[in-house]
Amino acid sequence: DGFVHLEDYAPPAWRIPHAELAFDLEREATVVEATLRLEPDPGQPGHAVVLDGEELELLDIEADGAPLPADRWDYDGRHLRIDGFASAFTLRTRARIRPADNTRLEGLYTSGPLLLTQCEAEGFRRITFFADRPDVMPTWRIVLRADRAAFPVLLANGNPAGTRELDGGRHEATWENPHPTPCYLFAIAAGQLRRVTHTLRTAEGREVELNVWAQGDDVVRCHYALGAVERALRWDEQRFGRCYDLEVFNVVAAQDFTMGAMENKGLNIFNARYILADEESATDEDFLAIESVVAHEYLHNWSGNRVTLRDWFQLSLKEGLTVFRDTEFSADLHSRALKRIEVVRLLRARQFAEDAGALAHAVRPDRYREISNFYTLTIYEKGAEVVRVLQALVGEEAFRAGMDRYFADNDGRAATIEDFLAAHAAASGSDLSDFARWYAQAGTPELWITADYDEASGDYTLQVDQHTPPTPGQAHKEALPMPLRFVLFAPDGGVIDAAPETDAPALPGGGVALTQATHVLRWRGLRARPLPAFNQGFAAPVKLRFEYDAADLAALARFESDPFNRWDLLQRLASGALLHTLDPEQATVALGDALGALLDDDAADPAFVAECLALPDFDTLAEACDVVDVDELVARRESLLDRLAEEHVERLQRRYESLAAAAGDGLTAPAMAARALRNACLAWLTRLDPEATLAQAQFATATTMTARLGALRCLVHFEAPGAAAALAEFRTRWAADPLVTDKWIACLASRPHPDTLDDIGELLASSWWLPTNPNRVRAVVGTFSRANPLGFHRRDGAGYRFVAAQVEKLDGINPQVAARLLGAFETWRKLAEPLRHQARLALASLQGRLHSGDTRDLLQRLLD
Ligand code: HT7
Ligand code: ZN
Repeated sequence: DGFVHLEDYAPPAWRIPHAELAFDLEREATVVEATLRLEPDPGQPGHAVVLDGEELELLDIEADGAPLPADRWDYDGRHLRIDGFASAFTLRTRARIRPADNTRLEGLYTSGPLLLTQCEAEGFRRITFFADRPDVMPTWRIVLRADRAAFPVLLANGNPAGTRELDGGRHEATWENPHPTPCYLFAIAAGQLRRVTHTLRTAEGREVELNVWAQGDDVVRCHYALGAVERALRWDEQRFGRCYDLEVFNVVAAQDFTMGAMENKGLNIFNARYILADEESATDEDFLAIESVVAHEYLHNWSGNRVTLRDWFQLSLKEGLTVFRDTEFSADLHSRALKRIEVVRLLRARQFAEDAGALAHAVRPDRYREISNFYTLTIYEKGAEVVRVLQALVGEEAFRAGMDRYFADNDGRAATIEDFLAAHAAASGSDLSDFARWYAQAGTPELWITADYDEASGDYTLQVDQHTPPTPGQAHKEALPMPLRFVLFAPDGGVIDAAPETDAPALPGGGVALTQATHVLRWRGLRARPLPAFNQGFAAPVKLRFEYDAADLAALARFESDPFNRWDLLQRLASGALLHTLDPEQATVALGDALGALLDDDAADPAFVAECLALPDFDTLAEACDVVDVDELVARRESLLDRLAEEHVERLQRRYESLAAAAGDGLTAPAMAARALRNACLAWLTRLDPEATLAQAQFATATTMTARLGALRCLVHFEAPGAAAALAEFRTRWAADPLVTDKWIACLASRPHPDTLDDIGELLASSWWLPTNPNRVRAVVGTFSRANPLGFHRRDGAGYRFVAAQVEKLDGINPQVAARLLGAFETWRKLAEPLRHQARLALASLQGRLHSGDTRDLLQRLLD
């Protein structure tokens, strides 16, 4: 059926304890010599050696120093099969590969003048013959040979182990990686790279050289990333007791990169957008994203590399855990509440939709056709939420002990989610067998909470019912253990301290653990009906249903001390007003009052106020609808924004002006917060009066990219006078910088108007269109399909047809990028007619026209 099944896992019949690779690097044709020590697993005798190998030109094959006769091996273009060995031997192959032709960016490829690799998940088989699976973990010796002038810098995994000059202007560098490492973490980078560097001593006393490398003048924009590496390294020492384990940590910035970054052992390779930054060219959001991605990749050194995966079904074991760790890093370094808001926005806008749509899957799927299609929000973000739930259930102290145990028990091993849970169960003394359901069950759990207050006795009960909707292939769901945090407020806003009577166990950090489908919490003798607030800090990744009216939510937003919840209550008011789940007028008035009070409150963190002004986005609102009427939803949202902006025009002007000084340069928290709120105010003010010159003035006088881009967005999106001139100026000034060029392109592609498709047509006909560059493709097609509901969901279906046509074209260039674009259709079945029909037609038009496994798998899942 084309699927790989979790239940079919079998350990490798042959192990590879040590691998030596020698590369003769050239752009057009590189020759790779691989010398592999192969040892049979004594528990599984009698198997042929079967190695993966794709698009390799096999030049030589030898075993134990002698050529291997042709009747002992067979290569069918996917697998190299070698027969007749029953005991350990050394295999040597030489193969030719063609990096310059590799537009898939999997394996060894060229990015401008650089040679780079991307091996996760299954790219190593495009470099040499190998058992390309994560539970084969040799130690490595890597020799790189290349022309010195074209490739003066030769980097690979591990520690440097010597260099020498060769004849003909060539040179050689050797690297040794002493840690058992699967081949998906293999990497090389070669070319004219320059670095910023810093040497430090780890808590264990090891001297480590940190280097961040980029091409040419880009190196001056690597300092922030270098600082982020050091911050991540220190944080992992302090928070998780994990030290770095090699003599060097190299990071390389690449302009052509399919995803965000890659945690190769000792040699992380990054999409340049997550490395290069200065205030002139990068926004505050970019800086925070860089820090968080740098930390994510660094933190993988323990959660992923030292402890790796048994098989790809366990992907969330490294990705969910590492997202959990990187969000903790960001929360510890900056604002915990703002980080939580950022994460929950992403969950609600994207992960909840994924978990309810055609592509829904469990955090640990039990089958896949193409593993590249499982680098999803569910594996990453929901996976991280599941780890957070575990921490809440066992308590922070036991969780840390469980992490120590997990790392200690599994160091140097290829682990499973069971190993992770076993370590936590042992350290906390908890039975985590029910908890394992979080990994097996798709769908976002819902908590339906109903209240009953008996005036006579003062008894108050909350009944909590848990329910997870069916998802493709999973009709029936079991209850999931999770924390329920709550606070009861008296009518005057005072907190009611009394603990409830309940069968739900109390939790270490407050609240109770929900362990069954239904629980009842009972308070006795309350003097008045209380107002409950739930899920402080979004402790459980659920949808919470409770019958609030607008006045309740407004009161709670004043009473609640948890900042995440204060933000969330305003989001609820806004969604209620927009989706008519609350009385729209009452909700709008209550929201307007709350936002007015926030705008008046100069003591409130301006970054928090900016978050409150950012109403739920289109995706979040659509996710909450059973049937999505795009135009109606967008229209309601626009008119709510218009009304609120009108109501608060003076306040917005006051805050915009009063924050001017604070919003100057610098990456301090107050300056960033001031810029965030100023940009939010500017957007509301420009909406009210696009003719006003405020945005033009901000654009003209901006000293940071945050201010400049904030102004450009207002001008372009509200079609203000000066938009074309600003766009032209921006375009010219940054023409040589691909990352900044992506910014104006994304700004154009997200202009909320059906006509934007015409602008995109012009872009595609221009020299700005670079279909082999994933960042550019995402800026144009990704932004249009994911951040422009009025464009993508045009009633005539032209938006869908455009994206489908691009998917078909890009499939022949970079299938992983093409497949990701198809994800924009994941909720097509919820669209109101005629859009649903149009979306189906666009998808159906692709049938029989796609060639890669990546896009074919996604298309089939979308249409099944
Ligand atoms: N672990 C990395 C995953 C990744 C990747 C996967 C498929 C194709 C290309 C890729 N580049 C990077 C990224 C991370 O989560 O750290
Ligand atoms: Zn990762």
